Amino acid sequence: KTQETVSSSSGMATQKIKVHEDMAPGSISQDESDIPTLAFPSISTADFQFDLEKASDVIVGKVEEFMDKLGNARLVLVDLTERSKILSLVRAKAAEKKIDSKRFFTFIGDICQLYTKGGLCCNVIANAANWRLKPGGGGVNAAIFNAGGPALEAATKEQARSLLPGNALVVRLPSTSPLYSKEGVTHVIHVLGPNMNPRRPNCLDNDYVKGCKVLEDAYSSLFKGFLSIAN
Ligand code: AR6
Repeated sequence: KTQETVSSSSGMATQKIKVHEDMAPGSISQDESDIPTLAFPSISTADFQFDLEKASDVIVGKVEEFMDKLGNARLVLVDLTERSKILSLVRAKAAEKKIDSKRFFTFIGDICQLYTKGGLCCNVIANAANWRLKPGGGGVNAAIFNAGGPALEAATKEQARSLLPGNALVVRLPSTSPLYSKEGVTHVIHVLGPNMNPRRPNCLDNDYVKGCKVLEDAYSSLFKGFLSIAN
């Protein structure tokens, strides 16, 4: 038995999702899970204090650039609340550019519980990481390492001990990770964005020429990393 529900907020981003009422918790609906989907947070715009207007331009520009490389894959920008300013800005700018809302949309929820709480199947999620690729530190990084458990930490460490701003690291999740078994996430992509917070390492001191370039590089690395595992 299936039911059509509208699971995200208004505007261009409204996405219909099939929710199977009789689905066992943790099982993935066949049709939805077939579509490679990357869920990503807005990199650098909370703890790293990057300007939201500029970040939204970068996000929409990069999404537009990757649109024709996506095939049947989807990109989903996620934030925690419906009051999210970055989601509103991106929705408005994506609608203006007439970006296909089946291939790119926004979604409200915890990126670690998109399937179990939101009914949205995302096989890949991105993390707004720190340069040491360390758990904790708040924000989405703390949430993802927490939900991924020791398996995510170990798999990350096996690949790299640090990350340069503008770069992304694709990590395959071991099946022992709860993010894999409960949420159906097969990969986490760690991304290090530009930092404008003087209390964090590598602060760019409001140099937005450099900052926008680094943020563009970060999204390019993220989307390329996703496409390398989606296709
Ligand atoms: N689900 C979805 N989105 C979230 C979640 C979540 N669970 N938690 C936060 N966001 P931030 P940054 C949104 O601060 O600015 C860390 O401590 C949030 O509302 O996590 O790149 C790292 O260790 C915002 O829109 O990342 C780094 O040191 C977005 O995710 C530093 O912060 C990014 O917010 C990185 O700072």
